[in-house]
Amino acid sequence: MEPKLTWIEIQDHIGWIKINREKKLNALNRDLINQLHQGLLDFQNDPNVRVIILTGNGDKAFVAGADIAEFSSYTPEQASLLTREGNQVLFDFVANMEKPVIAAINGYALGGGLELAMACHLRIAAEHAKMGLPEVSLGIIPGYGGTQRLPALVGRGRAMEMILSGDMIGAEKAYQWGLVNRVVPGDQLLEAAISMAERMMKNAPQSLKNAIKAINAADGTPKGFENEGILFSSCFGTEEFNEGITAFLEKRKPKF
Ligand code: DAK
Repeated sequence: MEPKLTWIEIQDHIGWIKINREKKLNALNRDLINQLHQGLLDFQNDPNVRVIILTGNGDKAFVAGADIAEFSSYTPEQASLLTREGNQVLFDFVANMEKPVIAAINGYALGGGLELAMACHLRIAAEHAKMGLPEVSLGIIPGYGGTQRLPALVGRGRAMEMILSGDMIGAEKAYQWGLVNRVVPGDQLLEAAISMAERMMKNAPQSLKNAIKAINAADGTPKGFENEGILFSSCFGTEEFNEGITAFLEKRKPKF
């Protein structure tokens, strides 16, 4: 395994993961995917971590895609196995994390890099960031959830345009289209991510976990509503529920 492709630290209940492969524009190879998985898993299990911020080292790239040199020789069988594995250990794993994961997009987020950002629960982009799914220019299509998550965020028409053209869009358009939650000047990106994390950290952790689960299951069918009902009811009678309600009635801030 290549050493230290990620920089991991906990500060004030925020779990930081910085992708540290700057010379290759933080392109995702298998070692990096596995190291990201391990970092996320550790944060999932650490009660001291309340929110996670994922970003890339440097100001050029969040992640410029899957490592093209690495996947260039895959057969259809290998690709099928690796797409399942990649989704399991990283892309779906991020989406199903029980704590909010914020992508701080510090530059290019392309291909697998944009798919990773889209798997996160929230996205903040630096003004200079560029996003796109250029897979069709390489003779493939997005393989880590891009054809599913992009239309859910921006709508089918815009997703078709982005995926079929393979063109990049800038941060401002990404914001207008709903692909990112905020755009800020590059030197304020991490600060903005911290302040978004703080707005979530004041809330009940179990509620955040159940809300993420319910939103992830939203498919507009009765099943989604039924699922919300189950997760909603399971909040009642918990310690956090008692604290939240009592604090309101006592006119004080809750302590979760
Ligand atoms: N993979 C590997 N190396 C990359 C890379 C990538 N995606 N992106 C950049 N690099 C490397 C460059 O090769 C270069 O390395 P050296 O030559 O210095 O050794 C270094 O990073 C700096 O890049 P550039 O010299 O190109 O920098 P520029 O400023 O000129 O250009 C750029 C920046 C972002 C426009 C350009 O680097 C670029 O077009 N990069 C490629 C973008 C891209 O097409 N990304 C891949 C999208 S396809 C799969 C599942 C999913 C996927 C694949 C397989 N399976 C499960 C099998 C996903 C595929 C994708 O993500």
